[in-house]
Amino acid sequence: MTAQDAQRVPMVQMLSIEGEFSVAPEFADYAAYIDRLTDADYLKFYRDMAIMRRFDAEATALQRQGQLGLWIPAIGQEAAQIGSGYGVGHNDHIFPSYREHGVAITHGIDLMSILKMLRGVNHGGWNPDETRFHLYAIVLGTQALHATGYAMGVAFDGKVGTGNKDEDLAVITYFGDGATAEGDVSESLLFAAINQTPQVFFCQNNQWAISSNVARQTKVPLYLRGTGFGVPGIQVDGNDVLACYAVTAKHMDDARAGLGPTFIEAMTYRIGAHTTSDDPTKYRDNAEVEYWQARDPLARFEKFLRNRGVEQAFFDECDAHGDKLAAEIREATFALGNPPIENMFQHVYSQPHPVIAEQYAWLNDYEASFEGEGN
Ligand SMILES: Cc1ncc(C[n+]2csc(CCOP(=O)(O)OP(=O)(O)O)c2C)c(N)n1
Ligand SMILES: [Mg+2]
Repeated sequence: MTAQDAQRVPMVQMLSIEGEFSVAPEFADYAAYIDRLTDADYLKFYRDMAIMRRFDAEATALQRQGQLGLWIPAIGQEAAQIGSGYGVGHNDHIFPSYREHGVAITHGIDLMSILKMLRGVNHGGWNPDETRFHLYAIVLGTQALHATGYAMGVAFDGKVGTGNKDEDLAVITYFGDGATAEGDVSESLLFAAINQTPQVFFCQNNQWAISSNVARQTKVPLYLRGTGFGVPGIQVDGNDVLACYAVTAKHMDDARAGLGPTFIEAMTYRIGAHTTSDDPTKYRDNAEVEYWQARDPLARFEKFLRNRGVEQAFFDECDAHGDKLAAEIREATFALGNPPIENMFQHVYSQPHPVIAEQYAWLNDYEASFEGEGN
């Protein structure tokens, strides 16, 4: 056994690949969160994972038909996102990266606003003050700094550990395995530890940062990344929706109660491409994809539900619901048309900016040069 192996604790897992439920005794604190779930919660988890997957497939098709500039698939990460999303409390704030469509679903974000962003017709479009789900961050790791800053503010405002359920709040930030190699994430961990912020760092280790394997980002398991800064970590099976829910809910509760930050590493896999601009067959083996397909989060939870007596009619209803949503977003996307070009330049800065004004003028002239050519 290497020193590195010796540091490992078992990963929190509750559902086997066959959908059988069991929890190791050392994880009893997490199991207590599952005891509180109702049958309706279980069905909600499955329904939202199915919606997330259907939404993803439709958005990919829309991009291929030229309706979106880009799509960022999250197939395979449904359990990590729906489970953790439902572990977030009613006052808490979420700082996502750019792949958290499932977390968005758990917080009622209008899915069209995500599609509009990827069509380039808005900069996000939802209001973080109302949804507590902040805008997507494309610059890797920046959202960890925003989250830590926000969490420090929460602590300065005294909204931690008072026991007032309508006042206390915690913050969660999402990022990938690759983003852990950014200085911003390390700086966030240090500030979080020093200030004992009410915060969870949720790392979806989907094994790849575009074409760089996780082995190129770290020599230690990522859940240990925070320990040197003073942020304890835990690893969870990211394809197990119940484990992701329980671990997130417990550490968000702890953070809200004033027990400080935690780093959660969710072990999962990006089944699809990094984005629709990427071809993963160039850098990874099919055998690896097949290994993870056998650990599919939806198939696993479906087995669990069927073992509990959930009938086919429920799964048919989920399929029908997904198809209806897909048809609606397809129609709405085609109806978007092209916005006025000035939209692209608005909201970049809060005040007029000479470089933006220059770019806008250039584009206007360029577009005008086509006039009369039948375009
Ligand atoms: C600061 C910065 N550097 C590089 C990029 C380009 N980039 C976009 S996504 C990505 C890989 C990120 O991988 P990971 O953090 O594992 O997240 P995942 O995409 O797998 O969800 C890179 C390098 C960027 N967006 N921001
Ligand atoms: Mg990754």
